[in-house]
Amino acid sequence: MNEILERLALCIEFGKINKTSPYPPNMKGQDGADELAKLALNEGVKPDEILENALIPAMEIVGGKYSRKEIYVPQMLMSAKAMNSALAHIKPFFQSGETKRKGKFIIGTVAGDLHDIGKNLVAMMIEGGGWEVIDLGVDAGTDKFLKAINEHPGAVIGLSALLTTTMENMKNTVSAIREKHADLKILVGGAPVTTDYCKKIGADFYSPDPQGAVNYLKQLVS
Ligand code: B1M
Repeated sequence: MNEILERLALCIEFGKINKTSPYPPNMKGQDGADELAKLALNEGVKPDEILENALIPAMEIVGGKYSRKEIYVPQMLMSAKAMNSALAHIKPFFQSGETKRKGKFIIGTVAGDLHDIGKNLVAMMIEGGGWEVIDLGVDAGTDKFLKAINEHPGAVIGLSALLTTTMENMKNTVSAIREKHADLKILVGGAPVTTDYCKKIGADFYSPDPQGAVNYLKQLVS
């Protein structure tokens, strides 16, 4: 692999955002994801290659470590921040249509629920996996989901809930989406959600963590 991409992948894996970022201490003073993504583009590396050969594999490593509890939320957030700083250089190419995304993914935390840390991690990992993410934020009611679905036909839908009380709203939103868009794929997650609950409310897939969500989307387009 190109040496710049190898270094970029390490920055994502260990959460090195840019040169001035003090984290992680053993990479202090070195170029970060920001500088290296810019350098790779300047050296003529294609945005697709940066995504496919550095960002995605590095985020897969991060997701795997998180699933195995080898790292925790703070490290994952630093990796996600580093990834975002690299993505900022690549995004214009996706937006201009020069580089194709794998698909669209609409995600939101369900009505009445203000927890967004887990939802943001899932959104960032999926974006790092090459998907365009439409983030509806927190307290996203059924109408908000239906409006986004009309604006982005064919998108995969993701709902997050952290409260046992708002799981009921997850069920209502899934039912309303199913009524109008029987063919859409719906992914659910959040601490109180389970595979049984996913089946019960008629969603397609439950993932306990971001990497499972990325893998699910990956197999939808493979
Ligand atoms: Co709240 N809160 N909270 N809270 N809060 C919990 C969830 C709670 C378990 C704490 C407790 O009592 N032990 C409890 C829920 C109890 C229950 O329902 N059974 C609770 C409560 C009760 C409340 C309030 C009602 C408290 C009050 O006001 N009396 C209130 C509700 C507000 C509301 O939403 N309407 C409230 C408020 C808050 C804060 C605003 C203070 C803050 C949220 C800040 C924010 O998100 N911006 C907060 C926090 C931080 C927590 C805890 C401490 C941490 C949640 C978190 O971010 N975890 C939480 C206790 C705990 O979990 N230890 C708690 C880290 C995050 C990475 O994990 O979100 O599970 P998580 O996401 C995971 C997976 O679930 C999965 O991937 C993520 C990464 O692994 N995942 C998905 C998540 N969404 C997914 C979607 C997918 C796939 C996977 O596909 C679409």
